[in-house]
Amino acid sequence: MQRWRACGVATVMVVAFALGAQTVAAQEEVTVDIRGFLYVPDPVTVTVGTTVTWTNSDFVAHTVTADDHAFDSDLFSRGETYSMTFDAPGSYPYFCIPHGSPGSGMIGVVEVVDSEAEMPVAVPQPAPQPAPAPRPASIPITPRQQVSPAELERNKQAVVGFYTMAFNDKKPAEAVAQYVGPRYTQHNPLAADGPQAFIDFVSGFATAFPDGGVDIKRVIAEGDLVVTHSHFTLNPDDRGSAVFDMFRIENGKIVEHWDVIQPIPETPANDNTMF
Ligand SMILES: [Cu+2]
Repeated sequence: MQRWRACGVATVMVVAFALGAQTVAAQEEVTVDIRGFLYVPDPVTVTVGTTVTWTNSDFVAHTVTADDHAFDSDLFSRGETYSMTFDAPGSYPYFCIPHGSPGSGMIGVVEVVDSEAEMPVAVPQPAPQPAPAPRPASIPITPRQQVSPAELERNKQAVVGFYTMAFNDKKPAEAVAQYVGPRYTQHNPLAADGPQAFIDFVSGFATAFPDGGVDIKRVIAEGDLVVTHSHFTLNPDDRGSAVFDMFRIENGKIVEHWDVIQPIPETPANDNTMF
């Protein structure tokens, strides 16, 4: 039975491609990514019998919980997945317990239809073809503003105070009030822009990982920039991640952030640690 069904789907897909038809072939598996406190894509429309698999790509744990609690993943962490097979047509709204509630906050919906004919038509978008940027002849070294040693030291203390209060003392709102300026320009592609998004993100982190935190190993400052090299862990047993954060300081307040995050592997190729 299963074999025949699989063959039928394969045939449909081949025919669809051969005719150049813009129909969406029936899929037996659909994936949804969870990143930046969003379910991507959303909504998803699938046919009856489809298994939807959610993968958590965020630094914090999330849930996939039906509004009526007909299904519930429980908290699952970065890199983990949750799957649910939808056997009846209908609309299945869901939310994340720490970061949403039915209809608001972090929410999504799975629409389950009887047949492919009811699937929304996918219109292929032509891929944009940006002109390749000319490679610079030399590495641009922007002269940064002259800052006194005392001010560099104050900037470093502000950054260390900010991250320690937010991630270790679990007081992100207080940390933002004390250390962040009128804006917080965010360059981490998984995080939304602005001070409130930072507060929401760290609040979620603190709820999901009460024993998680940051151990700042070294701090470098030049001009209006401060860079930290840190060990982030989710709990005492977590190997954690090695993180470079860079902040820009304006009038003594943090106004901009970049970061690079590398999970610490189980079997490193050297014994030097990542710090
Ligand atoms: Cu969540």
